[in-house]
Amino acid sequence: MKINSAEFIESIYDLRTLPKSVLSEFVLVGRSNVGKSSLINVICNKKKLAKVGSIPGKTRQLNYFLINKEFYIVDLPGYGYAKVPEQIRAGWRKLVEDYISDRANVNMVFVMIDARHDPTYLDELMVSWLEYYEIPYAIILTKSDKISKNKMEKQIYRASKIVNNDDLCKDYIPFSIITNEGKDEIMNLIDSALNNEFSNSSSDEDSDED
Ligand SMILES: Nc1nc2c(ncn2[C@@H]2O[C@H](COP(=O)(O)OP(=O)(O)O)[C@@H](O)[C@H]2O)c(=O)[nH]1
Ligand SMILES: [Mg+2]
Repeated sequence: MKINSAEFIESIYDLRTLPKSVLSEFVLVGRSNVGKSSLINVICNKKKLAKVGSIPGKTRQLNYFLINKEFYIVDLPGYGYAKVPEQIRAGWRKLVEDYISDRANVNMVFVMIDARHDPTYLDELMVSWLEYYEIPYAIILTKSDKISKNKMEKQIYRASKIVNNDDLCKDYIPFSIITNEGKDEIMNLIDSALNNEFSNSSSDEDSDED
């Protein structure tokens, strides 16, 4: 897939004001600082489309980016750090779970995990929500330039431990904004998802309902 246009559309603070479009949404989730904004800029070939390195845990909005006038990339608020007060964390949970569970436009979620670290409880919680609501997702292991191939193998294995439904987890993709590793894989995944290649999955038991 070639990116012909990429533009920031809006920030959403209240789910009642989500865009009324029917376009597919590809959603980025992960803790603050994992590299969500950086991934958007690399995918879109624009250095400053998304703000990199904003104050961790302070982003409370969903940011909408329109790509090729065909689909959205949605940057969800980061999980924040442990020191974030429980009240704010509860607000984050409600916002993210409400969005994930209600938004029919969500095509696929990219669960982003810093490859240097093991998945956290919040990554695990995120994956369990996605599986509960049967939303396809992929795990992106970010900052792959900072670790060896060997260590990456181990981290992919560790990430696979939080996955319970292999049909929903479409891929594990090491990614780096320095080497561009993983960029093509992510684009191909988006392409496949837009072409509905995942809609008739192997479990076709309820596809003949009438
Ligand atoms: N070495 C390296 N640094 C990265 C990579 N991706 C992001 N970073 C850095 O990590 C920091 C946080 O990135 P950002 O995109 O703002 O994370 P966000 O909070 O998830 O949106 C920034 O200083 C980035 O330059 C990567 O692939 N490799
Ligand atoms: Mg960001």
